[in-house]
Amino acid sequence: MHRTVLFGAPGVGKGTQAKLLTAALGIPHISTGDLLRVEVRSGTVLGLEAKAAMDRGQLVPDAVVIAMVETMLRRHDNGSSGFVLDGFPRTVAQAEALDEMLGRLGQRLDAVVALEAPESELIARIARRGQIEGRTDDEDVAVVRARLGQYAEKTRPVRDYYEGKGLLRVLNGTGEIDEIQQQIRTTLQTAATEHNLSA
Ligand code: B4P
Repeated sequence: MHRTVLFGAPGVGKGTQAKLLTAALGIPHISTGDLLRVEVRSGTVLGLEAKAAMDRGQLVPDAVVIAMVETMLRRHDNGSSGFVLDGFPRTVAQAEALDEMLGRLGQRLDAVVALEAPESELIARIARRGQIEGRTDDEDVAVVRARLGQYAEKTRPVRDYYEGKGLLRVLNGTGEIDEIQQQIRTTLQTAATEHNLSA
């Protein structure tokens, strides 16, 4: 069973690694960024509200993303062998809500893998993606700086939350994508073994 959170700053490689991991393990990839972009493209009321926040580099309100994640967890609560959460939780309130949701489903997290990279690398990666994919929140340097500011202020405390629960595993997010992927899988194997030993 792999119930994993991939955690880290904007541009650190959460989305990149989550796609590889979920394809290899055959489990759902739940990305709040991707879910919000679908709402934006569909022009829903939720999408319009989300777009206003995303275009300014702000976080979307907790209640909106918590409801989206709960829907996805319930949809995949069919005895499948876990999930990877990418971009959620991004606030301590979201982390607490996740614990409650999983508790209601009789589940708990197995590991939180935090990827780290220097800020200069994050800014360079996001700028590259902005040129390639034309994501509006990647194109404007002021918006990228706002996202990094939100991470430092609101998201980084989530790391302490999980460290306190003994779930946090910190990995270097710089280097070859495949090597980082291998390290994530090794880390999850180790976490699963420790988990079984302590159960
Ligand atoms: P996200 O879609 O989650 O965007 P992100 O944090 O910038 O990271 P992402 O996963 O896309 O990038 P990755 O690191 O994979 O969020 C977008 C916005 O949605 C947020 O700003 C917020 O407004 C809103 N939102 C989402 N979740 C929310 C929540 N829970 N609460 C409130 N609001 C929420 O990769 C970046 C680039 O680096 C890629 O182009 C990749 O190719 C490249 N890359 C990856 N690994 C690399 C490596 N090892 N070497 C070189 N390049 C690499």
